[in-house]
Amino acid sequence: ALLRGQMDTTDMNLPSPTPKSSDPARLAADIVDRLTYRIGKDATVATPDDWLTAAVLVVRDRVVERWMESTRETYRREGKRVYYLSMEFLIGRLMRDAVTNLELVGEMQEALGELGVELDLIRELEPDAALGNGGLGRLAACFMESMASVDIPAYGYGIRYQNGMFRQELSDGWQVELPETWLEHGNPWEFERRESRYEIGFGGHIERDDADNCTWKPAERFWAEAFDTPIVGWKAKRVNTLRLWRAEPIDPLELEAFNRGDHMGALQDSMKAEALSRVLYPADATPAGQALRLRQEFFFSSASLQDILRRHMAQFGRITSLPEKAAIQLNDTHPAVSVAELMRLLIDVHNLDFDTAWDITKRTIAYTNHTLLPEALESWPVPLFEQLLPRHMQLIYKINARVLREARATGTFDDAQVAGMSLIDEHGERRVRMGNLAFVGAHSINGVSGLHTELMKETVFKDLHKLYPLRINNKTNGITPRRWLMQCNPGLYNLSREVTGDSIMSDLDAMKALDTVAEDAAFQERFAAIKRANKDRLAGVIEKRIGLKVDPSAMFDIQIKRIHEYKRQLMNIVETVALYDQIRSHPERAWAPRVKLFAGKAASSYHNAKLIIKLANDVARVVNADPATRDVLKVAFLPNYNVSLAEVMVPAADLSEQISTAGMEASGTGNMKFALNGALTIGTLDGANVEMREHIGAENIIIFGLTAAEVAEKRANGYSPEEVIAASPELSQALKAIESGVFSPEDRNRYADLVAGLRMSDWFMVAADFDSYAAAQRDVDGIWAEQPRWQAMAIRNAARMGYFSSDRTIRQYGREIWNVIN
Ligand code: 4GP
Repeated sequence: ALLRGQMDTTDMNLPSPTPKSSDPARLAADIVDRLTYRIGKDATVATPDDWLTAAVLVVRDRVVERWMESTRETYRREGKRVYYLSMEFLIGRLMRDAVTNLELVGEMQEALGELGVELDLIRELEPDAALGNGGLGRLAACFMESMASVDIPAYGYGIRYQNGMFRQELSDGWQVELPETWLEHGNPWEFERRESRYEIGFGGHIERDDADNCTWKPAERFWAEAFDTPIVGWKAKRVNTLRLWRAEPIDPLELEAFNRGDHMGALQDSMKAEALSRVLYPADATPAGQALRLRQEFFFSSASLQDILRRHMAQFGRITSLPEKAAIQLNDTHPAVSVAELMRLLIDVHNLDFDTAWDITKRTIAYTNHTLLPEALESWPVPLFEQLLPRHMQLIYKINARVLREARATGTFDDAQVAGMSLIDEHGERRVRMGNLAFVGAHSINGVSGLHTELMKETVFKDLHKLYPLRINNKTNGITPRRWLMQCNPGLYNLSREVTGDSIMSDLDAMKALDTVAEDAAFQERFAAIKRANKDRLAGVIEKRIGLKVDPSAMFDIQIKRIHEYKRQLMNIVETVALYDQIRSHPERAWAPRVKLFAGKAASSYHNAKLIIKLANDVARVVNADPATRDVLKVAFLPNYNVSLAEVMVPAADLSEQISTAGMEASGTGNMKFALNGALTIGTLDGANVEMREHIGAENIIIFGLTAAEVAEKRANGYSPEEVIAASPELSQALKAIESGVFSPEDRNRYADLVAGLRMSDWFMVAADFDSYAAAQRDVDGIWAEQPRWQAMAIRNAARMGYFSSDRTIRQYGREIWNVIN
């Protein structure tokens, strides 16, 4: 035969590919080889980008060997695979990740050095793969790396957006959004799989045969084509696949229309296809409210499920064993339509009856919830859903009937409760509730921190939890220590290993050993010197990006994350204004010198968030120009926050701001990155801060403010921010200054509405928490003044973050949800 089946090559005598050497001289020769034969350039004319591409290709070859071994081994073991469906993967750069996990850093440095190229320089040219908005997308990236590191066979499935997260520029302090073009120079990491493509339909109608079997006849059809990126685990133990889909037209050109002279019309399908995988919705925790968004969600869900079922049938040949061989994790509700699509594929394509299909679906699918914000609970108007996905709508009605029957049968729910559990929201315009669909179609629903999981049970899923009490469980988030310690902070990593031994990257708990040297003066000195070097580097970046000089011996106080009212950057800025005021009034006091740093993007339609960015910049302008506070206070907003910038800011932080309104931040993961890198946290009892306090010890973290229960109580019983403001002279002063235009003399009313919002309703409890926050900041100053104490606390933070490794999180998923580890 000309072609053989995929897996029966074992008995053939194929020549094997030459194993790739990691000897630096060999690596150097290979790099020149790629430059010559793949890129077609001579070394004398190669640009830095060419060198980067050549180097990536050489690293990729080493990855591919392990990748194929991993895949073969999974087939051999006939084991279960994990499928992580996520609309977002916020990966960042891959070069350093791959090189460190292959343990080739020294070798690559030497090889490139021989060619007169610096690894550190070309690495900086790699664009960030920014296929995500914030925490949810970055978590998916950490999970991909951890699944490979703890040896779980897994595929990530998502969309290959041509334009990822927008690039943020500042124009006179205002956020400006520009398209991001990460694919401009191609993407040497990925493999295009032209043969792996699936048909994706929209619209149309349903045909029913005599036996009542339904077939969906979509009106529009596209291809989903696969692009694979290998994801290397620690020490290359395993390499997994991130498979991203690009939409392609089935008929790239309607020749008939073109020949008629309708040139644009002839390209219509191409344009519609392109739109599907064109751009990441820049909405963090807010519904995009667009038909295109629902189309994107179905596009990648359907392609992924078709691929999963194809692989399953090819290897196991029996659809009913799916739950034993595949675990599908839905990353939030974005892929929730998968519940209906899997039902459709099982019933209409694989000819199962509804009950069997429903059983298989529930045993295969699990769902993670990442936020309780009401505006983030996705729902789609029924008419839109029906028009785009008529067969799915039909199945959703059928699922709904069954769930509501089960609810009524218990006899414990009243009509209002049953209506709350329904997959259809009947208030006003009828809508499909994607959270409820994900919940009923999953055997496991998990929150991302202990507090968040409890709140899920008490609020959004209260009644569904009563109906299915065994489904909700907690999996506290984590971060990969490879990227967020070893790679971003090699100084601290190397110093730690002198005390902890070499195991910390596979066992972050071993960082505990640092506790024994927390009070050791000599160790503290070396620990502080590393922090200082990281701060020097960040100071350089600040000067380069915004032209501001900052003193690296000052406390670096950092808040970096998406800009959102619940994250309370505004409270931080107001406190900065109050501090500024205090310093001016009492210049004689020994103020702890601070550099207040902010970075983060605002959703393009989020007016207040954008105004908060402008306020940070307005305050910075005034404060930084004031000779009276010059030596003790500087404020900066760094534009275009992304993974790469985080990798520079996190290791340089002294103080980490985790100050969300209690009950609103599901977990946070930036909080974990900072603490692991030896920053102290000032924060509320929210999200994973609660568990961080347990692990780090209450004496090593600065906690302030209302608890989640107190926030709920205040909201329920009415709260008067005006009274609180009147009782706090510092807050009153600061708000007056902001609303009267002290920081915006050219537009004195700029912040009037923003401040009026605090005075009138203050949903996010900025005023309620202000005094407690300001007092906590003065406690921070006190600790800073006692450097040995500060250093001891910082070391204990780094020492005690072992629990927050994403390896631990992934092992819990593996044991308790996916059943892939014992
Ligand atoms: C985020 C949550 O806001 C954050 O607390 C959490 O740490 C992260 O998910 C990962 O679980 N949610 C989003 C989102 O990014 O878009 O909903």
